[in-house]
Amino acid sequence: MDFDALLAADARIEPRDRMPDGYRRTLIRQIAQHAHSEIIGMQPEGDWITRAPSLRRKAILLAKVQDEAGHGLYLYSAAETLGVDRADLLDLLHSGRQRYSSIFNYPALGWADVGTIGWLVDGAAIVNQVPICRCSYGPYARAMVRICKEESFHQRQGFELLLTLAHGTAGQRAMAQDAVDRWWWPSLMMFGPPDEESPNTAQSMAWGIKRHSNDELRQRFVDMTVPQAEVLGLTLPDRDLSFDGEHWRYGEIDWAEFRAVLRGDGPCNAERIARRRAAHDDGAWVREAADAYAAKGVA
Ligand code: BYC
Repeated sequence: MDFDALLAADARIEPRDRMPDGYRRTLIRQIAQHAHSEIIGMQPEGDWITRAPSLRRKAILLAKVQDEAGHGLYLYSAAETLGVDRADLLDLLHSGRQRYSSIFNYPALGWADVGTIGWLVDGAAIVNQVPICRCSYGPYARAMVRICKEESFHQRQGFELLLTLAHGTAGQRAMAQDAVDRWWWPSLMMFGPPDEESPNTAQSMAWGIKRHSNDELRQRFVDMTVPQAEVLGLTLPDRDLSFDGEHWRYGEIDWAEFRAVLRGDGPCNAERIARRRAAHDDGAWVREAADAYAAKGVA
């Protein structure tokens, strides 16, 4: 079947199928950005591994951060099925020519941020990513199935951590509330610009890469999260939140802040990229050793 017939039948496009150049380019852009987000996303929580308050929390956090590295690897592999090389994609990330999610340019200032990232950031990621399990491109859709299972576990551990703090001492409760106050709005920005300012959505939906628009998914996330905040006993920092009988309506998002973060002017952009480049340079010997083994046919 040709490309349009496969799309019309809601079948999957596979690497050897003919596909329009624009479809290939869009997938490479989105999958690479997604992979970069996973590995840059290790940094805010990774900062807290050595300061986890118990062995149990440390083991959970280590496993979560390691899972994010794994997600990056599945996604770089999915991108490579489109004819690109992960080394080139990493060069594009390191030189600022490919993006990663805006959310990881915010700092994790306290232990409660670890729980809040799990609850809100992984929560938003799940809402965005579950529909990608039905993406028209097979390798991306399949990678997303396992990623979503793991993200779902991450979200629950974040919720459980916050629930513990919210029912702890007054200081712990205040710490939890402060973290939620700081992460709420940036989490809503993860879904991308409003639909009327999203240049890629219409074509990506026509190609079955995106199944819902940015605003639809953002609304789904708010509807899911408001009742969870009530269970936690924490408030969301939006005085305009109100239920209209069907949806939770939310206040105005500061899109100027979003655009600033995308331009590179967020609180941690420079730090995140510098650390990523340093980690890449520090790992050069591993790549050289792996190449040497592969060249000898040992690998
Ligand atoms: N941040 O036309 P639009 C995770 C860019 S990792 C930065 O709506 P599109 C996790 C967009 O790229 C979560 N840039 O774009 C990891 C475009 O610019 P370019 C990452 C953004 O692609 C560790 C321009 O704005 N998830 O889960 O149709 C720990 C116009 O936007 C953002 C994914 O990557 C943003 N927030 O839709 C915990 C999911 N939003 O490229 C958790 C896969 C927009 O034309 N990606 N831009 O220069 C997607 O679903 C879509 O790419 C987006 C954007 C919804 C993000």
